[in-house]
Amino acid sequence: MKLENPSVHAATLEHFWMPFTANRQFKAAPRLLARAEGMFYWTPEGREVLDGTAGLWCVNAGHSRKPIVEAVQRQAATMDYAPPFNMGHPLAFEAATAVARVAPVGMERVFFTNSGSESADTAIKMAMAYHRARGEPSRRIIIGRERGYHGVNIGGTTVGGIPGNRKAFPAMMAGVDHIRSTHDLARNAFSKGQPAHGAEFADELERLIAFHDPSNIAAVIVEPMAGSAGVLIPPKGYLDKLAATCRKHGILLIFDEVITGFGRLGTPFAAHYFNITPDLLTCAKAINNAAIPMGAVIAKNEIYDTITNAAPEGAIEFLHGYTYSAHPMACSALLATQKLYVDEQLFARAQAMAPKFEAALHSLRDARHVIDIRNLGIVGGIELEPRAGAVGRRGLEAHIRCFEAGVLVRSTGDILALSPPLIIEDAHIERIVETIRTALAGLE
Ligand code: PXG
Repeated sequence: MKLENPSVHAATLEHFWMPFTANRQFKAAPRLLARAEGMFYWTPEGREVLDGTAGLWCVNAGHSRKPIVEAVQRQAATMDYAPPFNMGHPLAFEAATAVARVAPVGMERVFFTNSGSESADTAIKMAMAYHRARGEPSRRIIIGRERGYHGVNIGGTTVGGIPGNRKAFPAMMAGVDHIRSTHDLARNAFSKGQPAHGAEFADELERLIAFHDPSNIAAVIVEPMAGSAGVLIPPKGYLDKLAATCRKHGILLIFDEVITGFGRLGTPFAAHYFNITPDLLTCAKAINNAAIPMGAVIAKNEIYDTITNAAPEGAIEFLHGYTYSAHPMACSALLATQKLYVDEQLFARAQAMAPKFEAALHSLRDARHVIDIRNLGIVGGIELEPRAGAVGRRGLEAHIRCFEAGVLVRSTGDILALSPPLIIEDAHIERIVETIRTALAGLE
């Protein structure tokens, strides 16, 4: 056999099957990024692009930060890899301690994964393992929410609530149900912060619990603030109701904080922001400023203790883990990132900038096509009126126009999502907002 594939010639865009991308359209008119620093990207041609999305909700401390770069370089040269099963390396324990230090009180056990998707599926397995360890193995149903996003693995896809993401993969995991989403444009359009209406959407959980019977339900999983589906902010009182209902029926509450984790709302986690302690909390992305793939599930101590103590002495207690759980380079990036968050007080900075961000964003209320603006912490969503017969086109075109004008914003359907790095300054906010205003004015 010829070793080199004869049908593969010069470098081209064709070989990379791009994730969540309109491959044909993209490859016809690629948008490439080649370098990044602080608040900015640069294209291969050297054109500057202001990052309004922190990459993909993940580079909270800004790009290519020196302490993180140096920590990873040092670790790469010291020890590239160490096996995580029945073996350990010091950085893994230090990294877990660093995460526990910012986690809600009583949630101090940290399981490392490599992504938000893996964190979601890990949390689902933990919930089932916990009930089994407690002697209630029938508790296996997981309840998600419409428009929820929990990544792309089998558990996360099934509990997720974005119809397009599920359509081609029905019934992958048995025993899943969904409560309705909290989106309610008619009552809540242009709310600043948490909308006033919709706490009662949580009441549907009681109906589903009665329908399935509590003895069959393991957990409820929600994003405290839904990001991917277009920045859906929980109405006032809604999450408290969900949490109370879960507690009443012995059902675990899983917060998916892949986006809200590590300062996005001005607090370490949304759990702190909303003053609700879930049972399991999934995170990834900003855990190490996205420098190396990494995620984690943070568990209540009681969950770790219950699962661990149910196994015979000497036995592996939780039969789950990844080759790259607590990868040394990911841990080195984590430690440097968490130190940077503290040294630069970035969570407090996000809190301080949030009112300015809110005011600037809502100044787009009269911009062309805008039918809603919503915000929380350093997150913004701008919903556009869909073009008749072409849902999502206007959002995508706005994203492309902004990119061409030097600002990166995310579009999800006809909603523009903003989540800039927490080092953002006033002038950056102004540039993002004015670029969007101009882009929308020129859009059909
Ligand atoms: N949960 C949540 C809440 C997320 O936002 C994941 C899980 C999955 O993480 P990984 O690391 O496996 O991708 C995410 C990821 C968007 C967008 O358009 C957001 C994500 C992924 C892709 C697109 O906002 N978040």
